[in-house]
Amino acid sequence: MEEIPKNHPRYYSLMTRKKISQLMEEGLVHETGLIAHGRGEAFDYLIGERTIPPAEEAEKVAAAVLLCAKNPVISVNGNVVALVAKECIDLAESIPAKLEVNLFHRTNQRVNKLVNELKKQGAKEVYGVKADARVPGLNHGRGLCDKEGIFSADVVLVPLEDGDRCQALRDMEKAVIAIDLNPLSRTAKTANITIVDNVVRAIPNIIKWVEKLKSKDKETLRETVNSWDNSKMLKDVSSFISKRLNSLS
Ligand code: PTJ
Repeated sequence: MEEIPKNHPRYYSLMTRKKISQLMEEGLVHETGLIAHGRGEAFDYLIGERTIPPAEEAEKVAAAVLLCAKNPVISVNGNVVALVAKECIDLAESIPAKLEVNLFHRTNQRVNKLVNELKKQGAKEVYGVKADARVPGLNHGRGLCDKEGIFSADVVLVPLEDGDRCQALRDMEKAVIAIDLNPLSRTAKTANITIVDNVVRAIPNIIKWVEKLKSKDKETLRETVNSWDNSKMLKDVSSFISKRLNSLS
């Protein structure tokens, strides 16, 4: 693969593409993961490729929810491992939370490759291999989960979700935190807390908030959580994007 010059104005974006396509060649990322990434890039462009204020607030509330949880689980797929494996491991350690691999395009080979990659980068335990349970009503690969992981979780963080699992997890009365650059997606509308930000910024920001909020008592954290209005935040994001587009055109 040819080198990308460091002074290229879109160096970071091109390097990210290179990384994700390399991991596709190695069989960790599914080929449609590249399409999902492209859609994400387009929405990221609309928000200015930075964390906008409603996302920062959602990241803070997400940290509070995770700190109040009894059995929080971070669900990861191919794209997430390609982009933020180390950051997810650090987040899981600081909460603490479990890490679980759940794949839409599930094969045992891909699950094992992703678990091995997470372990290589420092994860002590990764759920998702046993797949001894199923999210009710989800007949595709991402419905498979571990009894001790997602199945019994009270809070699930789902970066880069594919849509219907979010509703199914809510039907199981779990709290769902989604990271999705598309504020119009079904996932964005269904999650309890939607973070409209790129995972590469969102996960480090949640870590930052976990560290800041760790010392607070549960009562204070619950107040932060209870004051959250996800629909209002989604309206704020849409209004941010339309104002930005008007100012640019
Ligand atoms: O690894 P697998 O087999 O589980 O497959 C994973 C993919 C990504 C292929 C699967 O989950 C999928 O098809 O996802 P979708 O339905 O394309 O949804 C991906 C959503 O994530 C879209 O709304 C994108 O805008 C958003 N997205 C893409 N990249 C990012 C992102 N959101 C945040 N950060 C990103 N980097």
